Amino acid sequence: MKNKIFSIIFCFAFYLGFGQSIERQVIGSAGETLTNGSVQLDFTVGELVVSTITDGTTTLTQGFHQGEIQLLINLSAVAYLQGAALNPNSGEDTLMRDDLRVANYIPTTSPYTDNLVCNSSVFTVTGVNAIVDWIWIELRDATTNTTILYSQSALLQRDGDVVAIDGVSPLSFTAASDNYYIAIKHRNHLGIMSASTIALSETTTVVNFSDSASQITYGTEAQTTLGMTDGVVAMWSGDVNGDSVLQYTGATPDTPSILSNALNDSGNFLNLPTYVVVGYNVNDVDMNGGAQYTGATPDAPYILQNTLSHSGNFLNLSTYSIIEQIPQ
Ligand SMILES: [Ca+2]
Ligand SMILES: [Ca+2]
Ligand SMILES: [Ca+2]
Repeated sequence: MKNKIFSIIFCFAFYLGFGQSIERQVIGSAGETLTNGSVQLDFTVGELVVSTITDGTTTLTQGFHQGEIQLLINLSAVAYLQGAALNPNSGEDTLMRDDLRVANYIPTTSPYTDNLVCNSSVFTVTGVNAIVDWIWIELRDATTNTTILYSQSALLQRDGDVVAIDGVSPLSFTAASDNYYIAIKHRNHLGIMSASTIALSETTTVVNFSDSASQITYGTEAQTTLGMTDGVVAMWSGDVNGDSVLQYTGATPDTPSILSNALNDSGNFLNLPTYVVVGYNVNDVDMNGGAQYTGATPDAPYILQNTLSHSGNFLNLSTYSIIEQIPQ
């Protein structure tokens, strides 16, 4: 294609050369030939792109590139965190609580590895679209679902919408349209992944993980209805030590973290197990803004209730472990 176009321009310039003093020139910057299986494409840099072609795994823009081509795919996921959905506000059974936002505890910098920063004004929104917390989204390879291709921090609204750091928009990934497994993680909940791959493209795709009548998660009992309003299934709360397992007592329990957090707090002069550590804290299982081991509003019992509620715990063992249903 490049040679052909160069030939046309050359002929045109040759023709003009007889009657005009004006000359046309092509200033070539760079060009290349790309091959992927049966698809081959020649291109130069610096002029219009005329179309986009794909063989399913590789997308090439045909014609002349203008700098870097960005491919975007958009995702509108819906998920519930059990912790924030326990003991809902009166008259708001279908919404998660936003106690952390109300108390101004949610940091503007994401707690996850990309450390995305949002504007503090995002946390002034109230109502169904108020922000509950930061959350983490992964797009995984359709062939090897343990391979994380893309990931980013996002924000979770009270009605379950997972949105970008502006607090409103669907999530965008700089990635090609393709099929992906979608995984969602949270700092003190067990993560989840879609059971099948989902086609994502520039057109926003809605993926609802919270419909108990139409569960789409990978594995067995990946989420819970315990304490949830009718129709909602939510991510298990209580993995406060972040090992992808929920356990009350036993070999790798979560509850000692809640106790030691209280005992080691600089404000707990009397070393009381009932001391409440306020703020943004992984030991705050019910996300009410306080982490308490035992006392009036303790967090540890939620972990016991969860393990006792799991259908695999036939013997009602307090040592039962709920394992995160994301392939490792
Ligand atoms: Ca919403
Ligand atoms: Ca754990
Ligand atoms: Ca709490």
